[in-house]
Amino acid sequence: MEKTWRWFGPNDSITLEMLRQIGVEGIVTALHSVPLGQVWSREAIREMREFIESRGLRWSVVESLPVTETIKYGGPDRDLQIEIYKESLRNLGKEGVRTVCYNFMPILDWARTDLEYPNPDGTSNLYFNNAEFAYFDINILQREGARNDYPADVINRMEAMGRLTPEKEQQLIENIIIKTQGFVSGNFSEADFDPVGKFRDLLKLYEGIDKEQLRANMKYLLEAIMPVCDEYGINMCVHPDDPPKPVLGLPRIVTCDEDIRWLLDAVPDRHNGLTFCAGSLSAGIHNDVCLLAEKYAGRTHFAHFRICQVMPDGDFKESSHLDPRLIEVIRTFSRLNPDVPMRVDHAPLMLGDEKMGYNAGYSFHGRMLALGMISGIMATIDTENQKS
Ligand code: DNO
Repeated sequence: MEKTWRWFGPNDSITLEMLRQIGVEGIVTALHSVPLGQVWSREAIREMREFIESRGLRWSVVESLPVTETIKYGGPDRDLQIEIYKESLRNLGKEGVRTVCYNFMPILDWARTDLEYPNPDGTSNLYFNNAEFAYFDINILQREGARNDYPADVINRMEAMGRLTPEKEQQLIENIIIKTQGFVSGNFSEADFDPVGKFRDLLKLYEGIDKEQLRANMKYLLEAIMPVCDEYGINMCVHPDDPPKPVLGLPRIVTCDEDIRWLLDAVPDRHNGLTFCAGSLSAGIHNDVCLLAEKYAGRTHFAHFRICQVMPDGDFKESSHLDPRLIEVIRTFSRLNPDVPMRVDHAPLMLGDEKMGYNAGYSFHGRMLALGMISGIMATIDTENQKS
């Protein structure tokens, strides 16, 4: 498997020179400076590619080429946006960048309530607390009918929290809307002065959009872009929803075995594939990641190796990259899809990472340790395979 690393461009304080020293082979990045919904020009793509290549690496995967909301909810300008998307894909294809990760999550990409949940060893991890998330939805966003979307035990836990201080409420807003979203080229940025108001406005766009409609809109996009992907050999790989369940009253459609089967069958083209994010999938107890890897490794074009531990109350946190389930997943990939690009993420903050201002989930020391662990697992499996 190709060892890749998500790098955020020339302004990333983790440089390509550093990455070469730790065994990274391929780069995962995006044109973060191009505003959402605009064409990625061939020149800008070439410049990025050459920058990476001049440092002895290759641009292996685009993460992400963002899908604008209008495509997801089926707004009046969706065909225009799809044309723009196709143009960006063509330009990527012409420059030889042929693996494109994207997601189809309405409004919010991945979600966490705590970005520095302390571990006993002094490191910290990302964490999702259902009661705090419900608090955000019901008391901060004040979404109509939100209360009905949570089971009684979550509501009880939320009520036991009482009223949070303004500082803690602000922290939740930052964690859920800003810090996890700002860097993924999505709808929000650090510069938003009223992120909650903006969120409410975006929610209105999804009134009446249920799971079936969202699926239809995803199929519409895939059918429109597949001819371009076929022509240029571009592998599209959708990232699973994180967490893999509906959130904030919004449908989510890449959450489980049945969803994955649906999306692969709905547009049966080999360029319509999956980002196998073991972490996102394992955040739902309904998913058996080892089984899913076995089923879908062959339709995977990109792998994210991390894994979550779900607590009895349904909260979850990132688990060790040495988790036996992850080892099993890697074993499956080395058998069924040995050339797939893989990367780690959502590693702990450690050894001073917390002071560096890295994007949430993208620490240096934590990810380096995780990559070291995964590299060891991969090397061991390869050696075993050669012997047998
Ligand atoms: C989180 C990431 C996601 C992913 C997008 C792909 O850390 O894995 O934000 O990049 O969902 O579109």
